[in-house]
Amino acid sequence: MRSRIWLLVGGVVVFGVLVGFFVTRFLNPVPPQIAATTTSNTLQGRPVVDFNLTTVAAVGTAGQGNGEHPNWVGYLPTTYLKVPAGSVVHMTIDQEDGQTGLRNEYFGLVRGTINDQMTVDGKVMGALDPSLAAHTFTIPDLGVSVPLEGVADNAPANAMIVVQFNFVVPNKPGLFRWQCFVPCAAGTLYGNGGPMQTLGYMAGELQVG
Ligand SMILES: [Cu+2]
Repeated sequence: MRSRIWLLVGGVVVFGVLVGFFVTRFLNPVPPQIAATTTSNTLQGRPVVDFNLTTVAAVGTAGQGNGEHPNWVGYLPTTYLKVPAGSVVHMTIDQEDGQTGLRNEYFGLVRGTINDQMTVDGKVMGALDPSLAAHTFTIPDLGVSVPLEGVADNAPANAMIVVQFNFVVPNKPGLFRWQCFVPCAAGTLYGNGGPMQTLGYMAGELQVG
């Protein structure tokens, strides 16, 4: 009788540990963030930090999610970004994916960056033909949105378009959701499933502070 009680207690403990593990690790994972690289530059009196991301049509097995979705579109190395409060983020995105086109043409505008500008392969631009977009880099709560030009279908393999822009982050710490607004998840309903709905691929978090 006594050993049965201990068996029951042991079973309850093991069950509790498994539930706890499920809740903390599976339902609320804490993926690795990448921190911006500090520089000695300043802009508008603020320190400049660098980020370099790459957008790819398929993240592969070395990408996010421990290789769970190698064929999903995504930003590499991750979409979990950390920057110091009050800094200017100098973002460089190596855009390797093809042209999908925007459903909402408004996102063809460059918004919320310094001078509402970006450079595309070194050329200063304030907007992009919406049909040429592969992705956007958009932080709604900061009013930042940049369309990323896709490489042409007939471009050579490994072609990429380098998009650069600067934006100011708040002086106070905070957590800001960001995402792509091109419905770029090929093979899902209206292009908005899978990687468009999953943090780490076409959506992420910018931690300020
Ligand atoms: Cu996208």
